[in-house]
Amino acid sequence: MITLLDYGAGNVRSVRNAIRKLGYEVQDVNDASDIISAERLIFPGVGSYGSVMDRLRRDGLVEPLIERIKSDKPFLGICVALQTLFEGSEESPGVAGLSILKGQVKRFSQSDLSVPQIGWNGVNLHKESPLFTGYNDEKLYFVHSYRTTLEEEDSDWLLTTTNYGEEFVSSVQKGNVVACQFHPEKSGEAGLGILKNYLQGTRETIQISGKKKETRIAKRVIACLDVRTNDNGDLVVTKGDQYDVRESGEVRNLGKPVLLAARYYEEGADEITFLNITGFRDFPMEDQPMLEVLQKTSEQVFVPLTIGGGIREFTDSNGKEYTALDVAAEYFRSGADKISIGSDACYTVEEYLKSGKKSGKSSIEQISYHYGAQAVVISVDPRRVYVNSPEDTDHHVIKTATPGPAGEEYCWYQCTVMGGREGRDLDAVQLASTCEILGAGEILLNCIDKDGTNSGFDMELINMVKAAVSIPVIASSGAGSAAHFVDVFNETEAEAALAAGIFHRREVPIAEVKQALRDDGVEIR
Ligand code: 1PR
Repeated sequence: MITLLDYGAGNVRSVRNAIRKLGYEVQDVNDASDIISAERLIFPGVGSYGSVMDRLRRDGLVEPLIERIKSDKPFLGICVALQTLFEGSEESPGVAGLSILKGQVKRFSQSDLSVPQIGWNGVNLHKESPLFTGYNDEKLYFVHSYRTTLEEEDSDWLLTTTNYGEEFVSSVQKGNVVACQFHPEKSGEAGLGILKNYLQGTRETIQISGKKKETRIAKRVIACLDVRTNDNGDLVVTKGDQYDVRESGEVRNLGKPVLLAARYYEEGADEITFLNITGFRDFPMEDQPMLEVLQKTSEQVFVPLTIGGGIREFTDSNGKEYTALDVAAEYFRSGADKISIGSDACYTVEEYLKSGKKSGKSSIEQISYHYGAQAVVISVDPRRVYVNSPEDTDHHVIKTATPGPAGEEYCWYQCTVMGGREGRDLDAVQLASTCEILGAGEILLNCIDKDGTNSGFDMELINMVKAAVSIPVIASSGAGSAAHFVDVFNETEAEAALAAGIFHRREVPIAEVKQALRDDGVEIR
């Protein structure tokens, strides 16, 4: 029996599912005495440092946690839970941590790297530990903007370090107390193996090699599932050509969402994204099938899940009001790690550009504040608008290598809402850079002109947007071969590349994409 400290923030479902998948039962901490009496305790850190510590304090759990850790009872802390072991964090100035370890948690400071660190990175083992037995050479999933280092007097806690611009502490262990910055429950088979080592109390340790190598974050390969209800009322994975998902009048049906997601997990996808493409007109809280898709997927898929579509405030037919935060909370509870905002991000940015100030009320700001920037992805749906010269528009313009139909040499990228149905007076650079200011943690950069064409990614668009933001960018739309992935990682600084059609139609397996990247020397998982 494993005891889980679920304080109601973010996606704890995945940890629960991972424990069950490994054959253990889970019970929740109901009061402070459970913290002390639990046989094995897991503390999955979700949310900002301040929000986690506030919850612990409000529920009277700070002292019991300190007592448990000091008495060396089995404890596993994940992500922010590792950070709470320290005295405080730059993320939430003035908020005291558990102060088991000396020092402050700091933000990544390297200017040339995207923050948050989102993705799969390695670990260097500094002492023998049963936790990593069988898995010390594997890449694990990290998602964080703040990192820890140890003071000299706590150096006996050091278990692993990882490099992301700088070297930081990716796990600590002393006796039965372990905490890691990566998410074992989101790190595929390797993560499940590490979790199993903790749950079963593995004793066998591995020899550590004296040589430490700098770890490198991997480029991510993401499978995307556009989901909607077809004319028969079935929820299907569909796929558009330049966003048109109908063929001979019918919505294309490329399979069942949960089955397809499970297949991509098995085939090695680093992440799965679901886009509820009619979310702009259906309301997700009433769209139970979509929530069910997430719940079922998270029982069998142990890599990060993103969900988009319909994240905005809404009043239902009974006059009940929901905030965008309510909608996102439902998605997180159902198993999502990140939510993606499309149309509502455009409206928010238009407001911001008009008023010149943050409202504090937008979906981006609210979800980022409560769940952290890393949980907020902005899905951009731009379309090329050709012009003869930069003076012909106020928007961010590039000179393009693929001129327009009338030989126009310049273009800008117009943002659209409602799945490309309506163009706005807003360009992709304005949208992405403003969303970063408002608290978004990642950009999912689609391209309507390229979608479904199999002609390769739009490098000009990706380079233009990537240069304007310091958060990770996912290149999307147009992948037609493994070579296109190699190209996008060679010709742009995108952190991840996403495809849909070629995976759904089994034209190019994920393994082939990974092999091509490996052969080209691109770091992958
Ligand atoms: O506006 O917040 O409700 O979100 C709606 C979401 O649904 C947005 O993220 C938007 O991108 C998406 N969406 C809406 N309509 C469509 C459509 O196709 N008709 N899909 C749509 C967008 C684009 C990609 C696609 C890549 C890769 N899909 O996600 O998967 O282009 O495709 P490819 O590899 O086959 O070229 P809101």
